[in-house]
Amino acid sequence: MKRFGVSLEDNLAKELDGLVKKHRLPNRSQAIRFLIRKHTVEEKWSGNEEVGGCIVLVYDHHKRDLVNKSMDVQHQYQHLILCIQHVHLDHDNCLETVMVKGRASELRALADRLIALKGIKHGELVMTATH
Ligand code: NI
Repeated sequence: MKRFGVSLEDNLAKELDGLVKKHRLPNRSQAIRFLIRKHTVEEKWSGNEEVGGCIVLVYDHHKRDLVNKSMDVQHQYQHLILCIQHVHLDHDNCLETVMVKGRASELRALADRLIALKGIKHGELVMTATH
Protein backbone atom coordinates (compact mmCIF):
# COMPACT_ATOMS: atom_id res chain seq x y z
CA MET A 1 0.00 0.00 0.00
CA LYS A 2 1.35 3.42 -1.02
CA ARG A 3 0.31 6.54 0.82
CA PHE A 4 0.54 10.02 -0.63
CA GLY A 5 -0.97 13.44 -0.06
CA VAL A 6 -3.15 14.87 -2.82
CA SER A 7 -3.63 18.59 -3.42
CA LEU A 8 -6.83 19.51 -5.22
CA GLU A 9 -8.45 22.77 -6.21
CA ASP A 10 -11.68 23.48 -4.30
CA ASN A 11 -13.94 22.66 -7.25
CA LEU A 12 -12.22 19.31 -7.89
CA ALA A 13 -12.32 18.41 -4.19
CA LYS A 14 -16.04 19.19 -4.25
CA GLU A 15 -16.51 16.93 -7.28
CA LEU A 16 -14.59 14.14 -5.56
CA ASP A 17 -16.80 14.44 -2.48
CA GLY A 18 -19.84 14.39 -4.76
CA LEU A 19 -18.59 11.12 -6.26
CA VAL A 20 -18.11 9.65 -2.74
CA LYS A 21 -21.68 10.57 -1.90
CA LYS A 22 -23.24 9.47 -5.19
CA HIS A 23 -21.63 6.02 -5.21
CA ARG A 24 -21.83 5.62 -1.41
CA LEU A 25 -18.08 5.10 -1.20
CA PRO A 26 -16.59 4.95 2.31
CA ASN A 27 -13.99 7.68 1.71
CA ARG A 28 -11.96 9.73 -0.79
CA SER A 29 -9.30 7.01 -1.15
CA GLN A 30 -11.94 4.57 -2.37
CA ALA A 31 -13.19 7.22 -4.81
CA ILE A 32 -9.69 7.65 -6.25
CA ARG A 33 -9.34 3.82 -6.61
CA PHE A 34 -12.72 3.77 -8.37
CA LEU A 35 -11.59 6.45 -10.85
CA ILE A 36 -8.22 4.80 -11.57
CA ARG A 37 -9.89 1.43 -12.27
CA LYS A 38 -12.53 3.06 -14.44
CA HIS A 39 -9.78 4.79 -16.40
CA THR A 40 -7.82 1.52 -16.75
CA VAL A 41 -10.88 -0.32 -18.11
CA GLU A 42 -11.56 2.49 -20.60
CA GLU A 43 -7.92 2.46 -21.77
CA LYS A 44 -8.02 -1.30 -22.34
CA TRP A 45 -11.26 -1.05 -24.31
CA SER A 46 -9.99 1.84 -26.44
CA GLY A 47 -6.65 0.06 -26.99
CA ASN A 48 -8.43 -3.06 -28.29
CA GLU A 49 -6.86 -5.27 -25.61
CA GLU A 50 -8.32 -8.50 -24.29
CA VAL A 51 -11.18 -7.53 -22.01
CA GLY A 52 -14.23 -9.01 -20.38
CA GLY A 53 -17.81 -7.91 -20.37
CA CYS A 54 -21.44 -8.78 -20.25
CA ILE A 55 -24.15 -8.18 -22.84
CA VAL A 56 -27.58 -7.66 -21.30
CA LEU A 57 -30.63 -8.29 -23.48
CA VAL A 58 -34.35 -8.02 -22.81
CA TYR A 59 -36.76 -9.39 -25.42
CA ASP A 60 -40.18 -10.85 -26.07
CA HIS A 61 -39.76 -14.63 -26.19
CA HIS A 62 -42.89 -15.02 -28.35
CA LYS A 63 -40.82 -13.62 -31.22
CA ARG A 64 -39.31 -16.96 -32.25
CA ASP A 65 -37.65 -15.37 -35.24
CA LEU A 66 -35.60 -13.16 -32.91
CA VAL A 67 -34.59 -16.12 -30.72
CA ASN A 68 -33.34 -18.01 -33.80
CA LYS A 69 -31.43 -15.02 -35.14
CA SER A 70 -29.87 -14.38 -31.73
CA MET A 71 -28.71 -18.03 -31.61
CA ASP A 72 -27.21 -17.72 -35.10
CA VAL A 73 -25.21 -14.64 -34.09
CA GLN A 74 -24.09 -16.29 -30.84
CA HIS A 75 -22.84 -19.34 -32.75
CA GLN A 76 -20.88 -17.12 -35.14
CA TYR A 77 -19.14 -15.52 -32.16
CA GLN A 78 -18.99 -18.61 -29.92
CA HIS A 79 -15.21 -18.21 -29.38
CA LEU A 80 -15.97 -15.03 -27.36
CA ILE A 81 -18.85 -16.36 -25.25
CA LEU A 82 -18.09 -17.77 -21.80
CA CYS A 83 -21.63 -18.43 -20.65
CA ILE A 84 -25.22 -17.37 -21.12
CA GLN A 85 -27.82 -16.95 -18.43
CA HIS A 86 -31.48 -16.76 -19.27
CA VAL A 87 -34.30 -15.89 -16.90
CA HIS A 88 -38.02 -15.51 -17.65
CA LEU A 89 -38.90 -12.06 -16.33
CA ASP A 90 -42.65 -12.44 -16.78
CA HIS A 91 -45.15 -14.04 -19.18
CA ASP A 92 -43.73 -12.24 -22.22
CA ASN A 93 -40.22 -11.07 -21.41
CA CYS A 94 -36.88 -12.79 -21.12
CA LEU A 95 -33.68 -11.37 -19.65
CA GLU A 96 -30.46 -12.78 -21.02
CA THR A 97 -26.90 -12.06 -19.97
CA VAL A 98 -24.11 -13.13 -22.30
CA MET A 99 -20.73 -13.12 -20.57
CA VAL A 100 -17.90 -12.50 -22.97
CA LYS A 101 -14.11 -12.31 -23.13
CA GLY A 102 -11.90 -11.32 -26.05
CA ARG A 103 -10.59 -8.38 -28.05
CA ALA A 104 -12.56 -5.21 -27.34
CA SER A 105 -13.42 -4.61 -31.02
CA GLU A 106 -14.81 -8.15 -31.40
CA LEU A 107 -16.90 -7.87 -28.23
CA ARG A 108 -18.29 -4.55 -29.46
CA ALA A 109 -19.15 -6.13 -32.82
CA LEU A 110 -20.97 -9.02 -31.12
CA ALA A 111 -22.86 -6.66 -28.79
CA ASP A 112 -23.85 -4.41 -31.71
CA ARG A 113 -25.14 -7.38 -33.71
CA LEU A 114 -27.23 -8.71 -30.79
CA ILE A 115 -28.58 -5.36 -29.60
CA ALA A 116 -29.57 -4.39 -33.17
CA LEU A 117 -31.75 -7.48 -33.70
CA LYS A 118 -35.35 -6.58 -34.40
CA GLY A 119 -37.44 -7.19 -31.30
CA ILE A 120 -34.75 -6.50 -28.68
CA LYS A 121 -36.45 -4.21 -26.16
CA HIS A 122 -33.28 -3.24 -24.33
CA GLY A 123 -29.67 -4.11 -24.81
CA GLU A 124 -26.46 -2.94 -23.26
CA LEU A 125 -22.81 -3.86 -23.19
CA VAL A 126 -21.22 -3.69 -19.74
CA MET A 127 -17.48 -3.30 -20.13
CA THR A 128 -14.90 -4.50 -17.66
CA ALA A 129 -11.33 -5.80 -17.76
CA THR A 130 -9.93 -9.28 -17.26
CA HIS A 131 -7.23 -8.15 -14.84
NI1 NI B 1 -37.50 -16.78 -21.11
